[in-house]
Amino acid sequence: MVEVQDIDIKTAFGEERLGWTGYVEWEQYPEKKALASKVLKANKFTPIPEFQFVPIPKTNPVLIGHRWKEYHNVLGLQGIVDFSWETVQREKPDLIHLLDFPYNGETRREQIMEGKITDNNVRNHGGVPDINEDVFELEIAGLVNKPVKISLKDLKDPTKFPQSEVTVTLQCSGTRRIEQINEYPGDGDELINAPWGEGAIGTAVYRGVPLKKVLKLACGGVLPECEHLEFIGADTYFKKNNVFNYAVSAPLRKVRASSGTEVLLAWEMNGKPLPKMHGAPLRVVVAGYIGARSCKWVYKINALKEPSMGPVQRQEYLYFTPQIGKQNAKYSNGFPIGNMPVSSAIIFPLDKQTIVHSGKITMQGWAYSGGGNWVQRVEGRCGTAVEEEDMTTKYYHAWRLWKIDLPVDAEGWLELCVRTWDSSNNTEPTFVRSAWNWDLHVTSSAHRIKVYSINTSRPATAKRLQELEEHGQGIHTQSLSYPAEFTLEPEAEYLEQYRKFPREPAC
Ligand SMILES: Nc1nc2c(c(=O)[nH]1)N[C@H]1C(S)=C(S)[C@@H](COP(=O)(O)O)O[C@H]1N2
Ligand SMILES: [Mo]
Repeated sequence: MVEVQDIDIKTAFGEERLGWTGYVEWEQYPEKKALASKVLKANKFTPIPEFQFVPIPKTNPVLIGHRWKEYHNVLGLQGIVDFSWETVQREKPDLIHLLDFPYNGETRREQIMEGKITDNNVRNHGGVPDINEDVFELEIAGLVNKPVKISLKDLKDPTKFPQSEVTVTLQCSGTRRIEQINEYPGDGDELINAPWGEGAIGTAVYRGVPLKKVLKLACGGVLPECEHLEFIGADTYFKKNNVFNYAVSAPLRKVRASSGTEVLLAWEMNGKPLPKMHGAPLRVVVAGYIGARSCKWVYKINALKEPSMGPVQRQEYLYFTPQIGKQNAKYSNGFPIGNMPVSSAIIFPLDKQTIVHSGKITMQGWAYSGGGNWVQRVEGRCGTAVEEEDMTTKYYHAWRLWKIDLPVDAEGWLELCVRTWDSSNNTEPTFVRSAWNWDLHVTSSAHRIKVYSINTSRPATAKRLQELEEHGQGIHTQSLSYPAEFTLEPEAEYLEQYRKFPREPAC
């Protein structure tokens, strides 16, 4: 028996391949995994943050990943933590940093609406590996006719493998989770470390080769028993004192769909080399599925009979029905989430914003549906439809950005809401609770925000704004709830109105 104090951390969990910095192989070495588990069990780590009784901080980074840093640290992998944050600074400095490590960053609202293509939000479960693409190779094993190792150079050679370009929205299934957290907390194990708002989504044009073609051309096809393809990423992933490489899977029928273009091995994003944060040198892009299946830094693919046994596939990204909560949740009574359902979000105006307008409020946002469905109709507040020309181009696997001018008569607080229909006539549940689930995934209910309306097309409103301004109580200088320091109406005006329209009946 090896005692924890006898383990030489520096060598026990080191890197083994030249040019593959930050990559530790775990899946091939059960003894090494067991050793790491021993070390983890012998240590105490910072507790996970509390969200039911303590609000989420308003700092940036919002949360600090003490616990995950410590996991890496006790295994001598501090270098991965440092490199990950350096990469954030270099590639993604202006995201909303939700968690500094493992890095989770949300696209800023202005960037979301800037154009249909963004390469922004990032969701990681571990550190960022730094792999030199000249030495990188992809291994394909398991239920294939011929197991192979393919260099990136060969994979990128169009005479060897036909390439495809696909416009895809990758949405983390945790998008808009903050609405569930705020109203009804759920699993606080690790999911809640990503309290996503509306920006855990992005759309890009990915270039690569369909996995289907690689399996056929390089491996001579899969064996008849093969039903799932497992993707293993070079990052190190921790769960309940155990250590893994990130692993997920997609069904073979998904890999074969649409001539193979729904599951791509990609090295290019928006015409540029894939950033390290997004999985360079090579990532999987599974169109229409939740982001989690699109494995970054993929270095190994296994053809399997059953879905991956990796915890990300088997124990996370589960959708629990309303009959299931903390006291009865099991891995086997949640549904593994594949296709994203239809959902949408209001990006502008902001929640709790005070809006001065002259009878119309402009609302903008995104709408998306997975599974090859496209957005067919977007309704604002709920009932007024967005005009077709106010929505961006349709794609099978990407969002549509939309914009609508809503006629608004109300003064004061009102609720704005958006609801989307997709091409299969699916629509969004009405309230957060209708879609609440213990794992806090897929917050797909009609998105609602509250805004305070000030309608200057009303003469009285325009006049009051001016008076408030003169008293230094303009909307940007005083809170709404601060009482006006002056009388609201001269007595003469009041009496005139009073006598014109008496308050009581005459008889
Ligand atoms: N290897 C690896 N792949 C990964 C992850 C990860 O932590 N490790 N995170 C997944 C999750 S949960 C999401 S939502 C997407 C996010 O992709 P992006 O960072 O390019 O936006 O990557 C997925 N692929
Ligand atoms: Mo995700």
